[in-house]
Amino acid sequence: MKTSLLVLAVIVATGMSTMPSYADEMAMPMSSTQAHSHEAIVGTGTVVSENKAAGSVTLRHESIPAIGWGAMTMEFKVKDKMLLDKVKKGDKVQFTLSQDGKNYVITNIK
Ligand SMILES: [Cu+2]
Repeated sequence: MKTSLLVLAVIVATGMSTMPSYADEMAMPMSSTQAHSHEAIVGTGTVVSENKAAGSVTLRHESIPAIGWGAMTMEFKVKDKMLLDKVKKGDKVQFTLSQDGKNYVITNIK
């Protein structure tokens, strides 16, 4: 009986001594990178060509660090073909991307 009380006392003492550091961890702010996963991804680039019938636009875009992309020329699908009415070949544009499965779709361009 005395032994089990001693064990209990040790457990309580250990718990007490580790509690302050645990509380410090809980008080730390969340990693800012984790909070960004659902934010809009914004990029800039130049319109190389557009295909209204297909609902796609080819952009020579600058690097997009938010998703780890370097600068490149590539074709994007647009969420709404109406977005292509606002742009033409040679335009410098700012565009917003949204992840759609494996691909990124342009949800806004201006
Ligand atoms: Cu790209």
